[in-house]
Amino acid sequence: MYRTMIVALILSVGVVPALAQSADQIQQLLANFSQVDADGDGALSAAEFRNVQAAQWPQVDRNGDGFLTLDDFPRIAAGRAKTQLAEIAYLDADGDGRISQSEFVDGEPPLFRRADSNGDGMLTQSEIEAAGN
Ligand SMILES: [Ca+2]
Ligand SMILES: [Ca+2]
Ligand SMILES: [Ca+2]
Repeated sequence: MYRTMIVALILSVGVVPALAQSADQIQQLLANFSQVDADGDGALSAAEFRNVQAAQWPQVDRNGDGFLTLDDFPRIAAGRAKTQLAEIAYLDADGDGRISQSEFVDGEPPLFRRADSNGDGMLTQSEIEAAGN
């Protein structure tokens, strides 16, 4: 059931769900915080967030070729897509210029880079809220 709720969360996000950075996406993550926080300790670990990343993948890899590249963004959003891809270029672990499913799911979630303000590898609700402001 948790997975269904997470998928519902993901399906309702916008053009570039990979980054979960827009205010709307952060609000939705907060609304589903208790589902994502599988062990109930009040903070999201990268491992807990991996389920979100995995659930997002089919939406991220829009053309279904197994890689996240510029081709997965609507042409009209190419400018914004380039900026966002540059922000997550660190996920390209093998340096082939594209982000594979495993690179996306196993890499450091982009939201952690942005929101983990004390750098402990866990996201609290307040850190996520701060990232949405
Ligand atoms: Ca947790
Ligand atoms: Ca693709
Ligand atoms: Ca790669």
